[in-house]
This record gives sequence, C-alpha cells and structure tokens, in this order.
Amino acid sequence: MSDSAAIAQFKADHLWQAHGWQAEAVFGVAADGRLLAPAGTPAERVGRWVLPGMPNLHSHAFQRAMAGLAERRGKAEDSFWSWRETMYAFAATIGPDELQAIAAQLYVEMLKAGYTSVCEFHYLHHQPDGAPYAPPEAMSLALVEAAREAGIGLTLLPVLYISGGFDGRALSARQRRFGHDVDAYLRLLETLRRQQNEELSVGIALHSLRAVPEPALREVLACELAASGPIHIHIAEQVGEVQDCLATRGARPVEWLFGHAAVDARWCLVHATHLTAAETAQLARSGAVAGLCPSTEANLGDGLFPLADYLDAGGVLGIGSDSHISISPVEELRWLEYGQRLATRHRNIAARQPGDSVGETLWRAALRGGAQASGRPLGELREGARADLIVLDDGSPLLAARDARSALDSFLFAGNTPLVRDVMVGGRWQVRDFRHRDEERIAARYRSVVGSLQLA
Ligand code: NGQ
Ligand code: ZN
Repeated sequence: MSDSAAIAQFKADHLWQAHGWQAEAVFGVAADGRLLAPAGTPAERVGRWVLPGMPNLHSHAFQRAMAGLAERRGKAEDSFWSWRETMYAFAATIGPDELQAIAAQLYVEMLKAGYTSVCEFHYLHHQPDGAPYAPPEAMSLALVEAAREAGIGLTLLPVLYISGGFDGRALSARQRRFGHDVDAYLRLLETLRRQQNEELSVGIALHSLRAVPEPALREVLACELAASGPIHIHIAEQVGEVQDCLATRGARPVEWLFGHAAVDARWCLVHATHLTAAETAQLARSGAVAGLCPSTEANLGDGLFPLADYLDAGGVLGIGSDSHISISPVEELRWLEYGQRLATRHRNIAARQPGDSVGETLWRAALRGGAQASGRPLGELREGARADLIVLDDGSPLLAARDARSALDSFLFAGNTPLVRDVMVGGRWQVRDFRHRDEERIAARYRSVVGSLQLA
C-alpha cells in the first residue's frame, strides 16, 4: 500500500522517460519511497540530466574481492573452467562477516556507478564443508544486511544447486556448500520471503541445467512458492556446456529449457550466449529477459550474444556485472555494442532503425529488462515506481554542448570517469556529489576483511 503523502518534490531540466527526454519535469516522492504525480508545492532542482537508475540483474557479490586474481596464465591453457577453479578456492574463504563486508563495498561502488538495485544470484549458502550455518540463512542475511547498509534495492535469488554436472554426478568437495535438496531449498525460500519489504524482493534461481536435474526442476517450479516472483537461470554460456547438454539431454540448453518449463516474462536467462536462430527467436517471443553480462562474458571468454537478431525479434534484455571484474552500467552497455561492432565490422548495431541512438536504445532496453528481471517497480520514473534515479554531472566537459539528442550517447560512449554525480534510491540520496553517505566506514571494513583472507 503506497503512502501517498509527498515528503519531497523535485524537478529536473531533462528527465529520461520511456519515450525519451521530458523537459522541465517535476515529481514527488512519498514516505514509502515511491514516486508521486507532481503536486502544487515547491520543488527542489536536482540537475540537468536525470535518469532512472539501472537495475543490475546479475551479481555474485563475493566474487568482487577476487577481481584481478585470475588474470595470470596457469599451467594449461586458461578457460572459463580454470577460472572457476580459482573462484571455488576463493569462495572457500568467505563466511557471513566476509560476505557482508565485501557486498556492502560492492554495493556502494554499484551505486556510485549508476546501479540502484541488484539481483543477487546467491549460492554460497553453507559452511565450506557443507554443514548449514546457524541459522541456515546466515549468508543470505549477510547480503540483505549489506544492501541495507549501502542503501541499494535488492532482489535476492537463493540458488538451487544439486548436481555437479549434466550427468547428475554428486557435488565436488568445493561445491558442497552450494547444495540443497528441494525441501531444504524451499524452507530457505519460505524463510527469506517473510523478510520482503519495499527494498527487498525474493525470487528463485536455478544455478544451471548442469546443477539442477530435471525432477528437481519440475518439483520446484510446481510448488506454491514458485507461483510468483522472478526465476533466473544461467544458461548456454560456454560451448562445452552446450555440447554436454546435447550429449546427455539430446537438446541444446535453451531448446531443452523451453521444452521442459513454461518460460515466460518471469524468467531471466542469464548469458544465453550460444543460441541458434530458432532459439534466439523463441527466447525473444517468450518475453523472458536475456541477462547479458558483457564485461564478465569478455573476461571469461564466453562468446558473443546474437544481439541484432534478438532485437529484431523484439527480445527483452538487461545487464548484470556478474563476477564484478568491472562495475559500471556504462561499460556493460558499451561492450555489448562494441563486441558486435568488432565481430561484424559495422557500427551502430543496437540501433535498428535509421535515426535511432545506440545509447538511448541500450539504456532504455536495459532499464526495462532489468526491472522485469528484478520483479520490482523499477526502471521508469512514473507514479507508483520506486524513486530510484541518477543525476549526471552537468559540470563535466563531456556534457558541454550536448543536447537531448546527444547527452545519453556521450554518457555511454565517452566517459571513463563516472559521470554519475548524485544517486537516489527509494527517495533517499545515497550518493551526493560523487560521495556515498557511508563510504569511508564501509571501505575501511572491506580493507580489513579482505586483508585478512587466507587465500589458497
Ligand atoms: C557462477 N559464473 O556461478 O559464479 C558462474 C560460474 C558455473 C558465471 N557463469 C560457475 N559467470 O557456471 O559453474
Ligand atoms: Zn553468474
């Protein structure tokens, strides 16, 4: 229920709306952090270029603290799978206190980069030997608390992880802390759902088809708790995974999923890198979100998503920073476009019609898909939605002599220092003049925690 009394009223010279920039826009914010239609009261000017904050649709928070630790060549040729071994060793050092400290620092950095909400694809559930914490949801609560400290919106996606491969093999020693049987998973989900509030939603995640055998997938999707909220899954990220799926299940991952689940707009297919033309069309038609993480996909050597065909088919997409090798919606969208330019030797790929702007097309698409994947009222600055917004630095030389035709393209393609000056989440300023309200304390704790990790 929305508390409809405006506690503040703001105005922007230009406010980004689904159709484009709206000049001289005024909006109110209610006590519950939602936007209201303007009333007659005086409004505070927030800036020249004001945009909805970007939802980050895919995050494994703990991985932020290993960024840069897997960039040295190993004995054999490096790949996604050798990176994963480094990641598993790193994950073994993280308990609830470490997770909270790392996630809070990560979320502060996200806010400063222009993300105002995050979907946590969370599978680090138990102690390293697989024994539950007391309480069993301790690691989930560490993420909830970190999001609250930083002031970022959270869609928590507790992950179901049962097997160590398509053949149904048991979890390896390092994967044991990820695992649940279906009953224990549903208990966790039920506990977390009780915590939901304006800034916290709880959805469902299936780690991958590798990790979730068919009977478990069916069982979870059929239960009452799965009747609402977003459903996320990693899919078709690596060629090896596509081959294994074909060998064991007789179909490619996306093809198999569509044959075994009613994939619709509640779903977010994370990566979905390797698609046939038929899979691309089917994914687009379903209304599900393709959850693209270009900086991680580049870092891990995944491959390129068929962007042009997917957009032509009307597909929905959003972006995530996933492994957090980089934390910037600007960089994700820039690399989404640049990967395509490098592969096709053409320009302006995301803009499908003459006159369309690449920056506007991508920001708009990622707001829509990110909001959908979050299952929260985000991505648009309209009545009833969360008051989650960013204000660009109108003092930056990059935005000098830019107008409504060019401001967003300059923001997305030209900035290397963030152009995000102020950030509001749920009607509260979390970042003002490039500074987060609690950044010193959160960074000091992060330094001390990361400094004492016993890395293998
Ligand atoms: C993850 N990350 O769960 O953190 C995965 C790697 C896996 C990405 N796929 C592990 N980017 O897929 O098994
Ligand atoms: Zn992931």
